[in-house]
Amino acid sequence: MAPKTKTVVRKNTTLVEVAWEVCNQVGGIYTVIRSKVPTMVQGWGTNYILLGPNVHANVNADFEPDESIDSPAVAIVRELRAMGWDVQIGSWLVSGRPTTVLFNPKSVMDKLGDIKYFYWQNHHISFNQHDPLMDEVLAFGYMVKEFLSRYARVCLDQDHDLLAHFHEWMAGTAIPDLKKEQIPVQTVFTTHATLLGRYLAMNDPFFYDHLPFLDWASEAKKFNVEPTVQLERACAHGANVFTTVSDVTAKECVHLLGRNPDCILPNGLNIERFSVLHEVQNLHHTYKKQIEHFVMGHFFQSYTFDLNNTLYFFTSGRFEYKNKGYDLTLEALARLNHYMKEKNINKTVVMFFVTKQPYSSINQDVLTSRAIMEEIDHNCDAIMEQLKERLFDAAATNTDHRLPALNELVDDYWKLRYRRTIQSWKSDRLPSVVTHNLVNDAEDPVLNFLRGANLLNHKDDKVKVVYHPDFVTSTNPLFGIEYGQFVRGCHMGIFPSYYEPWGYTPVECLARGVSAITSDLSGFGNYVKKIKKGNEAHGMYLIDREDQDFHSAADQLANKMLQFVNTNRKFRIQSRNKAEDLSEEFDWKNLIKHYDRAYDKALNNYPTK
Ligand code: G6P
Ligand code: 1S3
Repeated sequence: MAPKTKTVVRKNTTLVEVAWEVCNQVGGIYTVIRSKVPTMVQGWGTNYILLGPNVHANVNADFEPDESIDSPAVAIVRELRAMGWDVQIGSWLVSGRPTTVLFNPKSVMDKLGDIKYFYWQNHHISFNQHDPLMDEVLAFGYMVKEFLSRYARVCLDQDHDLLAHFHEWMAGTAIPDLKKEQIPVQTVFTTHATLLGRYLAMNDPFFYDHLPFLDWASEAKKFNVEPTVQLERACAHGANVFTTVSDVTAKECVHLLGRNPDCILPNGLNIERFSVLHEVQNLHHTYKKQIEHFVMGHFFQSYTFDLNNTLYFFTSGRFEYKNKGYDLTLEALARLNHYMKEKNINKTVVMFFVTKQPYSSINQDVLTSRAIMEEIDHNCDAIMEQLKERLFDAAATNTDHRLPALNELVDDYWKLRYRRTIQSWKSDRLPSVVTHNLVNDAEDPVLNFLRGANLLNHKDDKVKVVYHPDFVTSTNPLFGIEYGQFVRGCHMGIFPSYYEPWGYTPVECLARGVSAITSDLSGFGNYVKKIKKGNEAHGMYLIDREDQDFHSAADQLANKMLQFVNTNRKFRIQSRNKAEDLSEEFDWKNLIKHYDRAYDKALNNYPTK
């Protein structure tokens, strides 16, 4: 059950939160908004409204229109609709059921020329390049501004305060106009990364050293992202309160956006705890079995290893090879393989890379192995059923009370089918390191590293690799489980990011009782380091990348993994429980206070006070 939250209920204020990822999952901001909803609704009640774009093809599955909601927003939505705009009000079908208004940017595309012209005239930002996403973002921002202006008028009449919280530049295009037109609304802008920071980190191995000396304008020109960076800066400067998600990103804001954030808003989760302590252990056991099933199908046709002494590591996320630390992880895995061989450690590590890269199809051999495993499974069930039935009959008819020869109780048909299936399965080839046929196989950086390091699932390798260039979902034919279940079945998540404003993946591991490694360059890792709460007994491992070069960071990572490989089952059982305990620290019930502070700050600046 989710813990009860203590939040400030403000009766005379409406909070409107605006994000491109409301009812539209793209990345981490979706998790922030969605997981926070129950806490926000509990604190703000009907004075909490979400605004998002109606751009997702499947939006009707997540959103229920409802005009019986008791809010001034209903009348405003009707007014906008009367102008021919596609605007809907209703509930987002997530826990907390928040009042949500969705704007379809396409319905105002006829005004795009004017929107761009006035942006240039009023804010000196020229959106003259063809960019369909930016067009939608600008149209959405225009609709949001019109909605908020009308809402502000209602609030003024009712002596009510209005707060608008925008997440990321894609939702914030209304901010400069709201300011210029002096609409009575207090604005909060949160950046979840800076556009330039992300580009620079990908391209500059000394990004953090160079950061204080960079000239944002020439860098924006270099990467051909000038209007977006100008817009991001206009949002940051125009908002009454400017915030970001971590101290790490705050430094970027100072140098690249030119404003020091007023508040840091760390990201939380809605942590669900089980009422029985051992449930986390049972779930690990169940889903580990599913992963074992995959591993047997994938590897055991070529050679076998002891599953009882096998640990499952994984990393996951968008494919940002360097920023998400895939390069460091691969280097560390190669070293771990070497150390484990050298020390003759009687264990195997299977490392999964779960990410998204373009592919044409699932590798045929991988699919065939999977199908044969299912056939073997089916054979075993049939043999067991036959054996059980005949053994039971024998118990009733057998007079000498001895166990009959079990082999004779099974039909030849099943014996032969079982034998033939296993024979057709065995093969001399090495188990593939990648499960899909990649569109760009020859240039894929993960594959190229594995080939260069000869980390190709050889029999004597202690570290095996499964690169799965698609997200894990229950409909996925290789695992057949949800991503969250896959995480539970693993032993450790590896996330040593180089550029990561916050980084949800390690927190999600802890919440599922799974140990995680992250780096102090990630917002989350840096936060954990500062609050001194995380430690290895609680399954939280930190790599120091802030003051270390790539090679020493790789060595640290390899050593942390080795340390984990050497743990025994008792330790891992304990740390599963403790990791779950630690994750409570990141429940919104504890972190929402940062949002409350930002809102207090904004409201204290309210012009009418
Ligand atoms: C859970 C299960 C145990 C199992 C253990 C394996 O605690 O309840 O039955 O032995 O997981 O842990 P391991 O870390 O070795 O996968
Ligand atoms: C961003 O998403 P990303 O993976 O592009 O926002 C997330 C939510 O604040 C954050 O966790 C992540 O680090 C950022 O990078």
